[in-house]
Amino acid sequence: MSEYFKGISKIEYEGPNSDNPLAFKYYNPDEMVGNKTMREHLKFSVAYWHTFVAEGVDPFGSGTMIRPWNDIKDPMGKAKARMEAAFEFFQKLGVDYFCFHDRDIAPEGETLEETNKNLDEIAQFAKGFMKDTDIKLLWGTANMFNNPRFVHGAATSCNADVFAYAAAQVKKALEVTNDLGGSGYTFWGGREGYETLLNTDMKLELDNFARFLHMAVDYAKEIGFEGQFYIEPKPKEPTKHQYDFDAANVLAFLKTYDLDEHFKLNIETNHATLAGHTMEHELRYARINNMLGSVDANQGDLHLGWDTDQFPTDIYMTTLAMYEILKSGGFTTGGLNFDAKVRRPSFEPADLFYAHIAGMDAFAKGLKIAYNMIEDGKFDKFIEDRYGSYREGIGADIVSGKVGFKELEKYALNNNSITNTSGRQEVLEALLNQYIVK
Ligand code: XUL
Ligand code: CO
Repeated sequence: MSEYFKGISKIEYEGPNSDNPLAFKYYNPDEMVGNKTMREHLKFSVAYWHTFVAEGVDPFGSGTMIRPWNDIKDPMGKAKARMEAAFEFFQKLGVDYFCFHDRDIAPEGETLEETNKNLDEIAQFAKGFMKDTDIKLLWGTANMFNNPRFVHGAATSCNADVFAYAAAQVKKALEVTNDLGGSGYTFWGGREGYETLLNTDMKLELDNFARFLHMAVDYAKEIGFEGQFYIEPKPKEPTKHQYDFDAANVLAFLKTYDLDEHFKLNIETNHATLAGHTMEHELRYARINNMLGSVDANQGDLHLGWDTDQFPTDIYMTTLAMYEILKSGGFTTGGLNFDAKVRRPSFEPADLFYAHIAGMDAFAKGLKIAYNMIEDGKFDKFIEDRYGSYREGIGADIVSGKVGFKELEKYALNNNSITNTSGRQEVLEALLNQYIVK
């Protein structure tokens, strides 16, 4: 077996003063934060597509990435080389999970049957590595956006033959995910959206999408797949309008079609910002509705209007994200999957390590800061006080449902002294800075 990352050994924790780019500064896997180790809190996962498949193509230029495992011509040989490179990388980096699309790990054949055969063969190959290394599948998914057959979508295509093909593809992807012991299965609606309403039956497309998800839930039950289903919201790109726009929209869709008990959300930073939200907004919305399942960890560039999928290095974001994750009770089936790609000019294999280390350190630091914020309880206390009026008097009556408009009118008519208190945003932002900087 070839060694692809020669000269790079297991990445170790060296602490904040280290100047070794191939060492962790903050991520110390076995360090306890509260009653769990960092490794248990953070559950890092590597995304197969960006790290082992992507070649750095952009709309203006061809690939730049030096990826020796991709140089092999025979498609199955290439798939196996990629898997070897992947497991060497996971082990050296010290992550416990990975995620893939069916087509990332195995090539399409001439027919669906041949494609399925390829996938089975590579999945067995992966299974061997997983057994030897104890590295697990965080979630599997199906790529139903790359092949031209999905030009009008998959489950929301106007073409029933495409719906059928997509069903067959997800059926197989579920079987493979189940066979590999995946703890989840993600639906990201790659082309489940529209370009123009002038040619779109939105009602039929949404109904069909729900039918498709119900079929997936039924089939999972049939094969005994007990992993968590996730929907990953994204508002746009590749389609002009994606149906799974944001957390609130997805929850409304799931509730409308009686699917909410079967799904949780996989929240991605750059998708949140494309929807005009912060990452913490999307996580908060998911958390308070008991829908926070997993996270695609990355960050966008606020000056660019597309999904740049950069490695997450913004400590403010990782802190506030970890705050929501800890407040939700931490990950169960989910984890932090680096759905992130190195920049096109960062083309050396070593950059894959530098980038993941940067992301892991940023989240480790965010975890510790968020943990301290929660332990100290200053933000909680401020919010508790701010809403104190709902714990007594008329506020308590509102919350308990004791009063309606008539009683409230009577109260308001007799109350001529409304006093508000300051929201103290600047004080709180300065307090957050104290936690981050100290
Ligand atoms: C695309 C995206 C996907 C999903 C998996 O923006 O995030 O890679 O995470 O299909
Ligand atoms: Co993603």
